Amino acid sequence: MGLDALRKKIETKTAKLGVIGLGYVGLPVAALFAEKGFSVVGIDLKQTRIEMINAGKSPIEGEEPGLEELISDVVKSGRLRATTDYDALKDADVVLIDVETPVNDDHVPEYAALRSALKSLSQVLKEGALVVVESTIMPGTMEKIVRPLLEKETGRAAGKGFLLGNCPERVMPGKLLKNLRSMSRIAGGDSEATAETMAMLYRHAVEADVDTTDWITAEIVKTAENTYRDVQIAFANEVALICEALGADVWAVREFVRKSPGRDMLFPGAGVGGHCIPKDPWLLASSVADADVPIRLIPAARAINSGMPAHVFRLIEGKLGNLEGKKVLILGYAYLQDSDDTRNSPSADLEDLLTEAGAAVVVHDPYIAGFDGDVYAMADECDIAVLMTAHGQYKGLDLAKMTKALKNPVMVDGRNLLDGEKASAAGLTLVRLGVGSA
Ligand code: SAJ
Repeated sequence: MGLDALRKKIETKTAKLGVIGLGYVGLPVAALFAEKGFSVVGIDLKQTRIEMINAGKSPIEGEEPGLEELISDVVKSGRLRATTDYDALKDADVVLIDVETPVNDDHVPEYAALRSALKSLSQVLKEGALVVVESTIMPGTMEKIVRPLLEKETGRAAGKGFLLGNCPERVMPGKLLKNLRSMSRIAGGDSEATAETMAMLYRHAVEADVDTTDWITAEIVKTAENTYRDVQIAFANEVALICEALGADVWAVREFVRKSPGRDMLFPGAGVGGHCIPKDPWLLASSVADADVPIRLIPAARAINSGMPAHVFRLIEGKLGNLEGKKVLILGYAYLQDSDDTRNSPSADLEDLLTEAGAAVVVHDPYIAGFDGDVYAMADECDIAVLMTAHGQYKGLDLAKMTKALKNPVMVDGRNLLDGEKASAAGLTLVRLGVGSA
């Protein structure tokens, strides 16, 4: 199939699409292109996930507005179907790859799922088809891993026997469909012509800019935008530690700093969790591991942010002394407010530290089954409560009831969520992260 024929199919939405990996990125992507009129085949290894999707159900956890209805509609219309069988991709004109790309404990990316998907795809990939990696990858992966593997396995050259590109996803749990529709995308192709062809496809589904470039740029942009956020959060956290030491209030400092143009200081907090921010800085830093580039800021920011649960632990120790035999209530286990997503949760890190110190830990989280009990009953006989996640529900906590339930009327606020005056009126001592005692 030549470039013009492919572009025509994309333009008229008669191109057959394949999506490999039907997780929290691939499934909304598949459903969105099906909604736009494309015929989409989704591939996943998990048969249970395939069965749910083909029954019009969403296997994605948590609240994802509009997703299950969309899946049901496009499955009913026959525009989306899921299977474990790669043979279903033999007619695909475009294949999007959305498999997991985790980093290991040494912060090195692991590409087993990506390599396996590419190998299986190579066995059926149609001549002239377009392959787009959407997963977040370390800069250099397209050139050093994806292209060579596809060329070897297909016996064809990228840009000739098939077209190849990288178009990083920008999803966020809780807003999967919204982000896919409303956030700009960057299409990095093996050539300008391929990048433009990719952009033609994404412009059917994306209401924002779709820019074209090369794939190294696309890989760097995605990892750099999340590294930027991690560094910004680390700065806010370091200022919080300084304010505590100097007896100042970082939340007041932050408001005044933001009055200076271009000083959009982010929020200090009890830690940085999730699937993107803790991982992507390491992908960016690892990309130059073999080069003579001194990487200092990125690891330092990671160390500050991943050290915040230990800082909260010290705030607790500062109030209770030896934690052996004490009981601590953690409020919030999800990494993000008003979400049930616990990936890389700072609360899990704090729980480990407390357990290691011999304390008993009780966890409350309104979004997580098993943790969503009566928070006041859970506070009973606890020596302290610690707010780790800024769930909106905690804004309405009855602080007088908390004071009554707790053995010691003390609460650590790791997210500046609670009202200091209301707390003191209720007889509750509030230890606020980033606020030093004069
Ligand atoms: N956090 C802070 N201080 C802040 C902001 C966040 O401590 O000022 C913490 C949060 O509590 C959380 C973690 O950092 O534990 C991550 O929060 P996040 O708001 O960055 O949410 P994520 O992890 O879902 O980030 C995603 C990213 N999007 C993509 O990778 C496509 C990020 O680039 C977006 O900025 C973010 O969503 C968003 O706000 O949309």
